[in-house]
Amino acid sequence: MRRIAITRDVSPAITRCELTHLQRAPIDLEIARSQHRAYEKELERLGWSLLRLPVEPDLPDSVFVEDAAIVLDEVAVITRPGAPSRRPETAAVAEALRPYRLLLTIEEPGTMDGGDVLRIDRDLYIGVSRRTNEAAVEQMKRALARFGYRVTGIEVSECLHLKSAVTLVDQETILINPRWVIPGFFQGVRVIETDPGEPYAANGLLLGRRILYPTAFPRTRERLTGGGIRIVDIDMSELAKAEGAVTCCSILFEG
Ligand code: CIR
Repeated sequence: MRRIAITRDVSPAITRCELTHLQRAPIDLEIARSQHRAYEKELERLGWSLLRLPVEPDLPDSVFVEDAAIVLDEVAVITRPGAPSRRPETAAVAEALRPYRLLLTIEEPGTMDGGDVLRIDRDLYIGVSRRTNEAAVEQMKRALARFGYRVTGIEVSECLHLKSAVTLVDQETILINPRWVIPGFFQGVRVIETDPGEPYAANGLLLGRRILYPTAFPRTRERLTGGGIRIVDIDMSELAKAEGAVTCCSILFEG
């Protein structure tokens, strides 16, 4: 079994990316690509084999592969992204996953972005957001019950995805922006809250016993290290202009 990370290089069309909460700001493709390359190198350094998909010149948000699939130990679910411009992104991700997992798919009228799915052990919390609807949550419940997953929908209105508001930072700790999602919703976990001045700081990528974490949030970083969380720093400032964070640039699984 290898630890595999699916990634895809930044599209030259990223300047036309979807934006929901941010104003459009110029994105420098070269800087975005070098930050993305640094992200891939950190994954490799920490023991992940890269499965790099070919660049998609006409799909602006295709670097954010997380939104195209949820990979569990037993099965993978290919999503139906909420933004129509992003639906063609799933085809290449499905082909990449086919050798490793049985594939299920979210069907119309369901829509779901992977960024809305937070897995904590056998619990899957799914943000019901602008991108993910109740129909998709119902499909996930029906499809995954036989594998022993509990699926719970949670309203997300103040931010793009559930994982903009909360991520797992070690096996028993969540990092959460309590203004966007109620911490009490998650039972049996330790909670670290983001600094009130850093609303976008709740997204960290758990890689074994440490997290890859953006350099943009020094005050939340202090809270994390104070709570014993080990951090690998990464500058993702250019991709952040496209409303991307650290979880969205990879799909991680063993295969
Ligand atoms: C979008 O709006 O779909 C992209 N510009 C950003 C997606 C980021 N994905 C994620 O956080 N999982």
